[in-house]
Amino acid sequence: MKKQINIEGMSCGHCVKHVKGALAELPEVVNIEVNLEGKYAIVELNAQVADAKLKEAIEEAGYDVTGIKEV
Ligand SMILES: [Cu+2]
Repeated sequence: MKKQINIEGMSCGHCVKHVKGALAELPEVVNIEVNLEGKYAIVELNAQVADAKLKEAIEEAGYDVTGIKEV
């Protein structure tokens, strides 16, 4: 399953790495693609993860989540 996470606050490649690192800490996340210009991340999951958990990981890294949907 894949989810798209819309993220506000990323401005450069460093931010992209920071977001990827935060998401990679979740064991259910097996792949992460971040689109800086599109302001979103696509995460591939091998098990169900609550949207709140994904949101929390990104917010702890210092970015805002404006929406999460399955894709
Ligand atoms: Cu940055």
